[in-house]
Amino acid sequence: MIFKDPRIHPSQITPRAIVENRRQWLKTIALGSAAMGMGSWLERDAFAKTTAPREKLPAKLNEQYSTRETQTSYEDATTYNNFYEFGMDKDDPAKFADRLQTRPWTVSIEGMVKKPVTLDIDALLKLAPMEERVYRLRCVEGWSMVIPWNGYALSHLLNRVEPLGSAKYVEFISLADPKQMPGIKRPVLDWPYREGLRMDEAMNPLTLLTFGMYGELLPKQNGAPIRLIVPWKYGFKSSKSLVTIRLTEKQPLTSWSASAPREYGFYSNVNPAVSHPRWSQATERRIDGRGIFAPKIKTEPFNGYGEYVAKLYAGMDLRKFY
Ligand SMILES: Nc1nc2c(c(=O)[nH]1)N[C@H]1C(S)=C(S)[C@@H](COP(=O)(O)O)O[C@H]1N2
Ligand SMILES: [Mo]
Repeated sequence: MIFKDPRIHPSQITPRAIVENRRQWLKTIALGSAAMGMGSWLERDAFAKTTAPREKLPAKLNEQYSTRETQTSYEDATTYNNFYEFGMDKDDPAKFADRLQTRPWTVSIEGMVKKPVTLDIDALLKLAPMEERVYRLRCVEGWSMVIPWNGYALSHLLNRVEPLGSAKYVEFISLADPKQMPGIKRPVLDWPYREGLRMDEAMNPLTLLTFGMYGELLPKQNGAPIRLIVPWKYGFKSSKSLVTIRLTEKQPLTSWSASAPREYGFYSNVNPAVSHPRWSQATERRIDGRGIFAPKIKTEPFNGYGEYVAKLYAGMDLRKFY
């Protein structure tokens, strides 16, 4: 429920007003990022939903890594999405992702490792204790959410395949199946969606191999059955619906860098001091239920996770390595 403005008594709110307010809020967000050139996502259907059944995923809260900030509602987190394989509008993933077949599902972990393996999703779910981590995730478009994610540190999986000393990077490849993903027909990105991290970033305990959110298995529009969450980087580094994890010697070419190298670098650490070439990254709108009254808040370096990750970039010029 997005409308929670305390200045307005609930009796004043008709369902219609709620819908209008919701549309206004989404327009406000959209206008803030109008420079993205995505006019079409102004007209988001407020009630888009998938019909997929919801399944519990028990997890233990990790207090150290969890923020206590107000959480984004389940409804907003599952209807306002970026998942271009299903279309470019914010409501397309919620509308079309039920076509995605998330079982059976395997992930291949390969490349510069001693023990390459292809693991079934059920084996992956059991590989390490499931944690809940309430993370901020900030999109490069200028909005952010606070979501309780369920997963475990990616390092558990990487250690299991025994990386070779020559492995310097990890490449993450998402499913690209035009039969299940209508957005693939459009050449908006170079499919499959490819992302990457430096080995030490991938091994950092904050990097979460993610299977669920809000105590349930991931909804398809949020990247079921397995995705990455890298909370100190812009949201596009948090790849959805992964099928391959490949350790490499050379820095992998990412889909976003390939499409617009000046706009999206390999590192993409959240950095209020470095503007995107077409808009500032100094502030963001938090999607936390305050609707159009949500003030812009200041964006923190490394999205507020500097105490855990700033050391990874000691001595690097983060303007050059954006
Ligand atoms: N495969 C894939 N992963 C993706 C994307 C995508 O289009 N395809 N979009 C990214 C972007 S831009 C963001 S902001 C986050 C959004 O995650 P959410 O919809 O779960 O909030 O997913 C990221 N992961
Ligand atoms: Mo994003």
